[in-house]
Amino acid sequence: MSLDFLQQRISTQTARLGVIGLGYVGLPVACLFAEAGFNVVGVDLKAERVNAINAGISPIEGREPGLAELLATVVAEGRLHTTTQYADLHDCDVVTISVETPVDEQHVPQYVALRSALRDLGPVLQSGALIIVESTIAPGTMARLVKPLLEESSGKRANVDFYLGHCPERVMPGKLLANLRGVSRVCGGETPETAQTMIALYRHIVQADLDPADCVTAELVKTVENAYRDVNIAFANEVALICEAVGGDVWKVRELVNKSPGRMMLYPGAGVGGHCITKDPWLLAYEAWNKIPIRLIPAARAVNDGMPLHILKLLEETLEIAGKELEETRILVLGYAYLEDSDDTRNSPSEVLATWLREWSAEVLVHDPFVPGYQGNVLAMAQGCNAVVVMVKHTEYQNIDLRALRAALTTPIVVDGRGAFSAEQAQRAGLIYRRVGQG
Ligand code: SAJ
Repeated sequence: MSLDFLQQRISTQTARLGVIGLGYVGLPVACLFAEAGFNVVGVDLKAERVNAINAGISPIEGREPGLAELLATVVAEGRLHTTTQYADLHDCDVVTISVETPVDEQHVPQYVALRSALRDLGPVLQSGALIIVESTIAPGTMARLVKPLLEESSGKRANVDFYLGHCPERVMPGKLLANLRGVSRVCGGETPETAQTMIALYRHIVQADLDPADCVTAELVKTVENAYRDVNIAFANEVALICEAVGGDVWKVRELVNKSPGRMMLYPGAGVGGHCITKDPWLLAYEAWNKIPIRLIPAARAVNDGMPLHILKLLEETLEIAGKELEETRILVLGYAYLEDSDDTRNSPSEVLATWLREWSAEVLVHDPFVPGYQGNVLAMAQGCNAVVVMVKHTEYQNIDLRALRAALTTPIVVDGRGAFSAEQAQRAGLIYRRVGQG
């Protein structure tokens, strides 16, 4: 099938779509294309996930406004069907791939899931089909891995028998549908015509800009935008450490710096979690690692990964003022998710802190209003503790009665890793208060 014919089938919504990987990226995409009028077949290795979706039930945890209802509707209408069988993709004109692309301890991309998807898709790939990788990948992966592997597994030639593109996802947990509809996307095609065909497809579900590009540009844009965020958070964290050393207040400094035109200093904090910002800088650096000196990206990662330990240091110093050693204390850690008002605990900085506290024989309690197993009453949990450490700025914590908290604590210590409170509030409550970035 030529791209003209494919574009015609896309414009009349008679193109049959396949989505490989029904997680928090693939599933909303499948639902939105089904809502737009396409017939969509979703493939996932997890039978329980497939069964849940075919029963009209969303397997995505956390609050995702509109997703459960949309899924139930498109499944009931018969526009979305899911399966564990790649064979069911044999008549798809377009297939998107949204599988995990982690990095290992040595920061090397692990493409096991991507390779497996390409290997299983090849033999059933329909001639003339358009394959779009939505997973975040290191620049150069489309050329070095995806294209050759798909040609090998299908016995077909790219840009002749099938077409290839990369449209990196820009979803954010908690706003999956809103972001998919309202955030611009880069449509990186192996050829300009492929990029235009991708734009015609995504126009059915995206109301924001759809920017044509080649594949390597699309790979770079996604990994750069997250490396950019990581480096800027690291800058804020390093300024926080400097402020502590020279007796400044980074929160005041940040507020005033951002009054200067063209400045937008991010927030310092107790660390950087999640699986986007912690991973994508390494994907960006991977291909160029042995070709040019890459210094800023690893340095920023080291600064951010060092913040939980810095919070530990602040806690030790503050306990010392109260004549306490870590090993004889009970510490309440507030927040286990990696992000405020989220239940996502991937790469949680709190996990790092709790592990170190236990290494130092402190007794550790962890609270989080969103994470099952960590919910409870903060003041009740604080009873008899020697200190509270704020690791996540959940809205609930900003409303804590600090006087009641002080009354519950054996030693009235609060270490604030997120600027959840102000020094004045803490002082009025009679707390011994340390805030990251405040000398
Ligand atoms: N963090 C700071 N200081 C800041 C901002 C964040 O310490 O100023 C910490 C957070 O506490 C968290 C981590 O960094 O532990 C990541 O926070 P994030 O707001 O970047 O949230 P993520 O990890 O969900 O990032 C996603 C990314 N989206 C995609 O990859 C599609 C990122 O590009 C978005 O900018 C971000 O969501 C967003 O803005 O919501």
